Amino acid sequence: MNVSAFDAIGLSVRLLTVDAIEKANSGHPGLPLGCAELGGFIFGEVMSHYPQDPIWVNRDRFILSAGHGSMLLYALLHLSGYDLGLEDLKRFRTLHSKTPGHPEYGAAPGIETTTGPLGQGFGNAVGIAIAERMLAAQFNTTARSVIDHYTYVLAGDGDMMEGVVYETASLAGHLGLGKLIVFYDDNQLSIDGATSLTFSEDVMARFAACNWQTFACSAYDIEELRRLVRKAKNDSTRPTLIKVRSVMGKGSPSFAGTHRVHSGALGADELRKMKQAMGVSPDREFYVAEEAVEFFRTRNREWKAHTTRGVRNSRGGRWRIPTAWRSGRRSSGGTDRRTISRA
Ligand SMILES: Cc1ncc(C[n+]2csc(CCOP(=O)(O)OP(=O)(O)O)c2C)c(N)n1
Repeated sequence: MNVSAFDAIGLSVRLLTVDAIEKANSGHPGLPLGCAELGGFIFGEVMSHYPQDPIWVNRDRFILSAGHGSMLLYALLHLSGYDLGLEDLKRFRTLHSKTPGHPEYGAAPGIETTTGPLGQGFGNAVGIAIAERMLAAQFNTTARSVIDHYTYVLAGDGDMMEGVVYETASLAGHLGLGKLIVFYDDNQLSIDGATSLTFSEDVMARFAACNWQTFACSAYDIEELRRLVRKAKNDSTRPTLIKVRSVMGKGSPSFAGTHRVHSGALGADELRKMKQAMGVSPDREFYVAEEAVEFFRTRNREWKAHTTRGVRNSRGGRWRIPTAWRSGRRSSGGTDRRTISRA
């Protein structure tokens, strides 16, 4: 993935975020603005997923534990080709829309679990990583690995402050869930000010004590992120925490790096300034850079060609999602042996 594609995705995520929040007159711009490129990296390069088949069994999972930053997820789902249109983004935070204030499972394709209560997404992600391991043990054979995927998480300081994160991180470390990779957005700010007002523990040491690999880098150093994800995968016996230092609200000329940008619409004046600084007409709303769309179009085309010939044949065989799962009745009768074959 080239640098200009990251820039185009970052620009699009930022502008979709602030326009949606402005229209709704509520929401949390800080995290999506700060993690826009990181999100593009995860969706565009790291994850094995195919937006046209969002419930493909062996997809990698992405969990936005910091659910208040939901516009990051919605913008990425839209840009990468999931069935979530601009009209849906324009209905952000309205009743019965596909884009509620915090991600809700079932509201839109690509939302793997409901998040919002801080720490809950992290806990669910540990459960999802355990499920991957259990399914792999049940269905993989020496000839074929039909289940072999990663669970990625983006969590913030607020998540790290929650007890449930400690408890589930402990279990994940104990079980050695090597396919669980958590990005910790360490932007040093929270809802009411600097995290140093209330939170000074050594998060990395805590996770290391729980048998996790721990790494740190800038949220904007894609080369280093790439290297660390590779390192994370090289150790299949431990889950990984990658602490990324970001600037909350990056791109907002007046509020970047301040807790003011954690939540709330930024205001018409700020939006004009921001768009001008980014070289986009202040009159444009819900701007999407063509290069970002083109990048994902090409990525999805190539991915499909690759998996049809490659992954599905060599790793997945004739794996099909049981009809009962497709219709949402996952818990009704267990697996459908007619459609899942170990052959
Ligand atoms: C369990 C729980 N308590 C309180 C909240 C309300 N809340 C939403 S966001 C937030 C602060 C999160 O801070 P941080 O993770 O640093 O997010 P950032 O400011 O970086 O966006 C709080 C307290 C919540 N969502 N869940």
